[in-house]
Amino acid sequence: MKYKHFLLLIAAAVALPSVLLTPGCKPHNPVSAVEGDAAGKVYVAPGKYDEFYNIVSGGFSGQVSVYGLPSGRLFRVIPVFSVNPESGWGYSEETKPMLNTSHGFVPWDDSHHIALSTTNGEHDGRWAFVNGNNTPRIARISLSTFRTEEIIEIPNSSGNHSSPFLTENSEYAVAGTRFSYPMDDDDSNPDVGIGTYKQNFKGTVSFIGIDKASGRMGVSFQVLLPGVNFDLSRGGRGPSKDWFFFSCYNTEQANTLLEVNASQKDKDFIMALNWKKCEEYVKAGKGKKSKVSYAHNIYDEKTHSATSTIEHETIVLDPKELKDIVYFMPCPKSPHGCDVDPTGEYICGSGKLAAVIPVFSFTKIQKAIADKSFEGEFDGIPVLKYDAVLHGEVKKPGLGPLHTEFDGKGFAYTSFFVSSEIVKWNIEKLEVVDRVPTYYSIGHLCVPGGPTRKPHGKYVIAYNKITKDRYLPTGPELTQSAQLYDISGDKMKLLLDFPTIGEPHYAEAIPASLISKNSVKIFKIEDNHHPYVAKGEKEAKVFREGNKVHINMTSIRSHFMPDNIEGVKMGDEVYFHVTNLEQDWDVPHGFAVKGANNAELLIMPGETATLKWVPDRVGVIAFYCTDFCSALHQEMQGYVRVSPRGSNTPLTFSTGNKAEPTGATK
Ligand code: RUQ
Ligand code: CUA
Repeated sequence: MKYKHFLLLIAAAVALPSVLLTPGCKPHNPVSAVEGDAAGKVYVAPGKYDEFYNIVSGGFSGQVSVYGLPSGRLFRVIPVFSVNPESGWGYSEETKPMLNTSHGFVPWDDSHHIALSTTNGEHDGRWAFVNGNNTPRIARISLSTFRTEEIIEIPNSSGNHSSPFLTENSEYAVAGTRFSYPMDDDDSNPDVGIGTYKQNFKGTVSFIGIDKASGRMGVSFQVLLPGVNFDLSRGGRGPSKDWFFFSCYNTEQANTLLEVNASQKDKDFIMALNWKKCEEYVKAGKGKKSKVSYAHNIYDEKTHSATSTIEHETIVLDPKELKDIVYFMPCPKSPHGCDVDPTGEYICGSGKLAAVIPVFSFTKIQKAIADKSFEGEFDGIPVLKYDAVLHGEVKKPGLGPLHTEFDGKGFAYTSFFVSSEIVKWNIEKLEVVDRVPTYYSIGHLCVPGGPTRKPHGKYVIAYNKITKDRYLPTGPELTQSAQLYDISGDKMKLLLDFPTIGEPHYAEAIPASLISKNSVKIFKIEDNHHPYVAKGEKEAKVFREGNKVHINMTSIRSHFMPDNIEGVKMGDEVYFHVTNLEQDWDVPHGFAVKGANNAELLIMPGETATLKWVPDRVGVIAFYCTDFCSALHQEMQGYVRVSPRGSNTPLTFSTGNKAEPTGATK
């Protein structure tokens, strides 16, 4: 059981009747009822394709993985925030800058939420965004290369959980700080007592602008907020498209033992924020400049290389002065999920400790604001009256509601961690119409297109926090577990268990037809602008710059050019810049050197990648291709000779030279 959710369970047990001490997550018989036709519904015959891509966050793996639905087959793990020796991500010279931050090189993060880009609130198949929860970051992944193209650090933030949810036209991705912390004007986290939370701690939410054409991100503005925990969020759509909604807990402003101290109040808040107004205020110069320092890392497919730039300024808006941008709505009790339905009219709060699901009405929120139906203020922010903004409550839905998705047919599907189930309910009538058990203790759930204006429906997938007996045991650590349910009829039907890696939190699913047609197969060699590219074997060369030896090397089935290199000396830094000359789909070459304090390279057709190697001993060292590329893959190898410091071995290189390499000395 993962710690956070263990706490949830404990908190629930503290606050709710003691029957909860044995929650529904207790393993049942692993053989659960499936109907006879379940296998046929998930079987994708050899040579056929899945109907959906399921793009799944990796939790503490820091990566993103891609599955097919309905088969549940794993297609790809996309390295994002964590180094990945399999592809050299974070090890090659080209990718190291992607993991740079204001703290230096941070080779890991905790990725919780996926947001697929939308146009008019519908999936457009261009990018996937994912948050880094630990060292606050947002990454953008191209859905044509399935590679991470950009990572931006979030300044004035301490943990980026309510992120990277999008506005309807992907104008902005959002980033709310999970942990508040002492903050003053200039990028500071001053040295004050932790017990001064109420006086000194603040929160922020940031709006990360996304360029329509290129997808490039930038920190557009930030909003300074009271010190509470910002947990989850969703952009509005349709009528509510100018608004963003955030769940807030720890409105008690506790700084210790939050499981008890942040569970005192009956209601915390959902925050409604008018980002369009914020945008206007920024344009009108109403923001304050904040001196910060954050990394902005961009991977360019023309040079196949990343750059990292440290940026120094953001604009911060203060809602205590700009009165009409932020409102709080009371929401029972420690809300987690905060989800907007496809029409944009309804906002559901999921209080982890609440006995109801409150559904707020956007129309009523607007009226309450116009009528000034406030019950008071919280730290200078108006608090709307609960009854004035409430559409209604779903009564006795289950225990420990976390997240809600939608099918576009008027139904909502809410995950219940404690009672370990998915509950389907009618949004207008607030009536529960169906429930199914999950195995076990579901966190997020996903309906294809669930967070868009036009859900694709058909399935709901449960991403569970506890696996227990669902698969063959593998020692103390078990794979994570997901379940696929058919939602095409009135009743949800369990179809499939499938294992997942890391600890998935949120996921999205999108029709394969929106993505597969755009998939890149090769990089054109003539478009390769890497500074050390060799576009053909004739361009291969070795040259020295002081103690740096550059080897512009090519690889093609089944040899390297050059494959014999002499004249490297102890004290040198050697850079193998390997260009894969293949122009054929699915023919990567690998590259590895004995003893390198590094990983391998895996170089795609038409790409150049660089491995840095600092020899630690004299001798003849082998290198080879690691990816089984042809019948003579095992012949794809070479040698580099390392001579003592100060020796006069000349720098020479060759391939296919039967005699000793020119100028060789003994
Ligand atoms: S969370 S299990 Cu990190 Cu989105 Cu709710
Ligand atoms: Cu190239 Cu194996």
